[in-house]
Amino acid sequence: MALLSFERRYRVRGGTLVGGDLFDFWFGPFYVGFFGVTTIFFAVVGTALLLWGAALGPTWNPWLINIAPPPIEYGLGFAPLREGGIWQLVTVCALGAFFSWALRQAEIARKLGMGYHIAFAYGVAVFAYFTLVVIRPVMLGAWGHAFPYGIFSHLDWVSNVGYQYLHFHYNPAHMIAVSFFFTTTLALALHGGLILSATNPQKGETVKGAEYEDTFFRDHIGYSIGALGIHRLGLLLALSAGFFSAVCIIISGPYWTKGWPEWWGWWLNLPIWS
Ligand code: UQ1
Repeated sequence: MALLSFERRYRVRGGTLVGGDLFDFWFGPFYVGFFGVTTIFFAVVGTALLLWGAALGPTWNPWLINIAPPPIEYGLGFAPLREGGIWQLVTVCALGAFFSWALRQAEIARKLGMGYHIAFAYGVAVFAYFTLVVIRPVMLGAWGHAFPYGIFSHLDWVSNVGYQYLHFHYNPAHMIAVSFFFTTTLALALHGGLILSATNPQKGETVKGAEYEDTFFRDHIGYSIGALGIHRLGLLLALSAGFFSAVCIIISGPYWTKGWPEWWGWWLNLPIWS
C-alpha cells in the first residue's frame, strides 16, 4: 500500500480528549497528543529514578538491582528516598505512564472512530499491576506489602508471598486465572494454526477462505465459532486471566490469612461425607 495516500486519509485533526490542537500532530510514524507527551515524561522520570536507586545500591548486575518498597513500619506514609521513597516515586511514574498510554490509545481510537477495546484490554493489565502495588497494600495498611522492582527480587517476593499461604495453587481464584491463561494459549494456537493453514499455502496450492476455516471445525468438532467469534472469545479469555489474577492476590491477605489448602475445608465439611 502506498503509505502516504493511506495516511492522508487517516491522519486527520480533531477528536482529542485534552489539549485541543496543541499536540495534535505526528512525529514520524507516531501520533503525539497530550498523552504521548505525558507518557514520555513519566517514563523518562521513572527510568531516571530507577537508575538513581540502582546507583545508591550495592550492584549494577541487572539481575540483582533491587528498588524495594518502604519497610512495613512506614505504613501508608511517605518514606525517605533511600528507604522506599524512590520505589514510591517510581510507582507514581509507572501509573502515570500506564494511564497516559491507555488514554493515548483511547484518543487514537476516538480520532479514527473505532471502539475502545484496545484501551480497555490494556487497562485490565494495568488494573492487575494497580491491585499489586496500590489496592492490596492499602487494604493491608502498608506500602511494604507491594512487590519490589528488580528481576530476582520480584521473583523472591512472589515465592515468599506464595509460601505465606502455604500452597498458593490451592487459591481458587489462582486456579481460575491459570485455567484462563492456558485456555488463552490454546485458543491463540488454534487460531494461529487455522489462519496459517488456510492463508499461507504450499507452493501451487490456493489460499483458502472463511468457508474452509468454518468447515474444518464443523467437520472436526461439529461447531465453528466464526471469524468474529474467535476474536471475541480470545479477548474474553485473556481479560479473564488478568482479572482473576488480580482477584487471587486481592483475596490473599485482606480476605484470607490462613493457608489456601485450608480454604477447602468447606468442601471436606459438607454433611454429605458422613
Ligand atoms: C473457529 O471456529 C473459527 O471460526 C472459523 C476460527 O476463526 C478463524 C478459529 O480461529 C478457531 C480456533 C475456531 C475454533 C474454536 C472454537 C471455540 C470452536
